[in-house]
Amino acid sequence: MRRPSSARRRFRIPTALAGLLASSAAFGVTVVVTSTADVATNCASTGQPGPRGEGCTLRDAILFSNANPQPQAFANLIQFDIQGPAPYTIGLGDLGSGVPLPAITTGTTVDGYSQPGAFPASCGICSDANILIDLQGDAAADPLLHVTGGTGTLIRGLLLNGQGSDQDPYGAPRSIVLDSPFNVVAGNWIGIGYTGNFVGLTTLGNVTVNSGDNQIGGSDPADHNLMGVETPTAGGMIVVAGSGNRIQGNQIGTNSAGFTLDRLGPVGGGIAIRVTGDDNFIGGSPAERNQIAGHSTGILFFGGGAFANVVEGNYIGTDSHGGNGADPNTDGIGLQDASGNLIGALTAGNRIAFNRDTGIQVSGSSQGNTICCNSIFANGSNLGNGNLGIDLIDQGVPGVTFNDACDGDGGPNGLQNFPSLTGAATIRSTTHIQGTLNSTPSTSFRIQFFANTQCDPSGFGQGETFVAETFLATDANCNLSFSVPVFPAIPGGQFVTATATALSTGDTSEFSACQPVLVPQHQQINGAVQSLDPAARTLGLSTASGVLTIRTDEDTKFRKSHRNVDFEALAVGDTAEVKESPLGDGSFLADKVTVPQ
Ligand SMILES: [Ca+2]
Ligand SMILES: [Ca+2]
Repeated sequence: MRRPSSARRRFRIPTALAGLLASSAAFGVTVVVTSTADVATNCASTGQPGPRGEGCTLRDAILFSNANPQPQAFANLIQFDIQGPAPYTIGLGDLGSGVPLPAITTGTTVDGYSQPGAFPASCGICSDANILIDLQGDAAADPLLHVTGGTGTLIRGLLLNGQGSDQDPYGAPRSIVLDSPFNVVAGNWIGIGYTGNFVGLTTLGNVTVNSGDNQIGGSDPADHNLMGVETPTAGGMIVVAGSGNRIQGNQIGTNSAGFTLDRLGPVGGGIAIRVTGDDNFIGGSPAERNQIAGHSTGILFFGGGAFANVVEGNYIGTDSHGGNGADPNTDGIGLQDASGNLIGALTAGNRIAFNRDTGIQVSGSSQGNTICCNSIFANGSNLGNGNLGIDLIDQGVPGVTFNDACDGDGGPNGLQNFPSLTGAATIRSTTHIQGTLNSTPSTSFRIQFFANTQCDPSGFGQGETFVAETFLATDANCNLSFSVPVFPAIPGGQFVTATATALSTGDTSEFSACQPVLVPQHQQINGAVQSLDPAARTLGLSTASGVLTIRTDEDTKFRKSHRNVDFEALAVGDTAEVKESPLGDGSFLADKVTVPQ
């Protein structure tokens, strides 16, 4: 079953938060947290410190904001001005009052960057924020911050950490749970140590999004969240059960510099982003890219409710520079019983590289997941696991799922057949890729081509650099063939691979086998023109070694009776001298076709 690809939601949360604080300060109430204690004082009802110098606590601030509900998003303002040596740790749960903080029930801005000395990040591919307000709690504090009402709350500039225990290493509280829509979680450090370079039993956390239209992260470096590694009991570092959320610009599973994170003790690395909802948007432009490493699965779409989600422009398995400097994921992306999702876009492919097993795994009842335009390479260092760039898991068995005649088989993504490449030759400034696809009869396909510096050890490709695509339909006998020019040319010695996507279902195949790119030498063959196909600009040339297929293109020169002519001037029966280059599939590309008489 393929879900209809729904129109993209119009997101009502502003993607740029600049100016938002200034505007929100113009209305609502403001309370300044001056104490790290976790008690309620008179400040909860007055918004002011007590007469004998009792400070306002975060608990006070939330209660005071809730008591002054506002119709506007982000309207009430909770700021921080705590004295003494930094960082300022607010102990919650059994480290504080023993009970969780009250839920936030009205549009509030919780601004950790208001603490003197704190500032947000300005580095796009790392996190150089200085965060001084640390919410630290244990299981009794779950969740550390809970938003249940209002027209939008903004949480920024906080370090949120939970404590597990040796008895239950993963029994830590969730950091933030969103149960109402239109919230923004931006510019926080979540589930990572104060210095931004380690995770351990006291630095666990996650964000759980049960509602819709929230934004986690953002395009501005100041809005990027830095996150450690997931605690398996939380289900994911970011759990998205709602619809229409944006997950953008987050750095997950690396240290603040964007490289390998130190793990202290039995700290796992389950799922970085787990999606069970629909119409969520993960990534986008380079500024909106999520960088995801260090987990068992980078992004997992799970279950029938996970449809029409879009994943664009992310780095999955790499360090924040896109290289091999992070602890990679086991699998990059998983689609399990999830249908109609889109992985990659023409101008915003994902880089899915260095993951230990599979780049993208499609399993269970998953159907109609389109995988397009990505850069998938160097996955599968765990040799012997049958690891591929894209793996449709047929009846639980990983590895290449071979094509069946006319593609009547079923399974994840319909076990869509992949193309068969028969030749790839770089001639002059263009690489010509020849091949065929056998699949569902009389059906339109999008065939994409990729250049690779290496062939996967399986012999079946990954897809390092997306270079071209073509749209063609199979005939009634299930076949189509193609000869596709790629400009600029792919250097000789590289390898070409391809995928096929059925336009009617959205199902994308695994990668084809690798085809080496040849750089052939010119030759000359003589013969008689036996047939002409003006539409394809090919001719059949009868020679001593049989009838050869001669292809021509816009660079081919034609001379007949000592005059320059066009293809159309050729005639069956002409005796021709053809200067050509072999394309590798038994056909030839002509530089020049000369008919002396
Ligand atoms: Ca397979
Ligand atoms: Ca098949």
